[in-house]
Amino acid sequence: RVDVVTLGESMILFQSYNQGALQYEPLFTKSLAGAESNVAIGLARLGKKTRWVGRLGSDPFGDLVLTTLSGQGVDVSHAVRDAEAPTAVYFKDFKRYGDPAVYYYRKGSAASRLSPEMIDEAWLAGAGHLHVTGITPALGEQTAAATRKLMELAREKGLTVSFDPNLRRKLWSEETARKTLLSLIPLCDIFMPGDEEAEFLLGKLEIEAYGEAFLNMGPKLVAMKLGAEGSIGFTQKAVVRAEPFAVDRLIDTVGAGDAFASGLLSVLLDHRDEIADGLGEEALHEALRRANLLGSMATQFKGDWEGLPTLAEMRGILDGEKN
Ligand code: KDG
Repeated sequence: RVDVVTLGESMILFQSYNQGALQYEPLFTKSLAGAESNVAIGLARLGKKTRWVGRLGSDPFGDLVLTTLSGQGVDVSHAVRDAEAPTAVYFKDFKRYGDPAVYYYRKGSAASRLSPEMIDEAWLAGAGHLHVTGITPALGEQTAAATRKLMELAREKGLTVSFDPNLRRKLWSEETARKTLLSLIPLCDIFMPGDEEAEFLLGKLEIEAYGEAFLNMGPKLVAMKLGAEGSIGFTQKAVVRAEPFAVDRLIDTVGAGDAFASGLLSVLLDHRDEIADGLGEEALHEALRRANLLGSMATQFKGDWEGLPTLAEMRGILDGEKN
């Protein structure tokens, strides 16, 4: 049994050792990144069984992706190696203020060569849930078609599906991004945009109006990230706001959305049967609180996922909050 399957591009991330300027910094650390594998790791740490599927080069960086993920307890037995195209890399440039800048070296990567014919039913075997993001469709027309096909297949097979738009403006044009992301929303049960992504997709609306509009497109649950304001969730039965957790030392915002997705799904997966009819207030609030906690934790560590808690650590923090 597998709780969650994710599909996406995992890359090797280089960050300057001293968080200095990318141009001059001579020392770099090397680690794993990739929105979907971040979610797989986050959920594995919280005790869920996860499988990551993706394409990697037949190179040492591809080996590193696999050993890191399997070391974190993620099933990588369906990962595919490409003999001709490389594993992608990317660099983070830390800024004194605001989000780090990101520089991708991923055109022509093994993952970008994913096409619908490569989608394999076996990827979903034994699984209850599929999580995808808007990054895979941003890599090209074929990867977009492949994402769509896997979402459709998952639904046919009775899996629930979550979709994080993860808008990456560097990867595609505004017009294609908007059209493609909007077209994928009806194929998910759980949609988790940020407030800026909601505005990108639908224009400026009141927060509550976004919830209603996205629910009308088909998802049964919409969880919106509101940054420093926490988050808000919408179902047919409830609209719930959840307060943010304090961020004591802001280090790296990249990966916070994936951490949010991990926290959210870790609760929602225990309520899979209730999602279709509209999850109630209590479970929705618990999911959002966990999501907020994990999001805040991810920002306090260098790297996308290294700061994510185990189940015991997370319970300790949440219990401490109640006292
Ligand atoms: O959400 C974090 C991701 O942005 C990062 O891990 C790299 O997957 C990545 C991407 O495509 O930006």
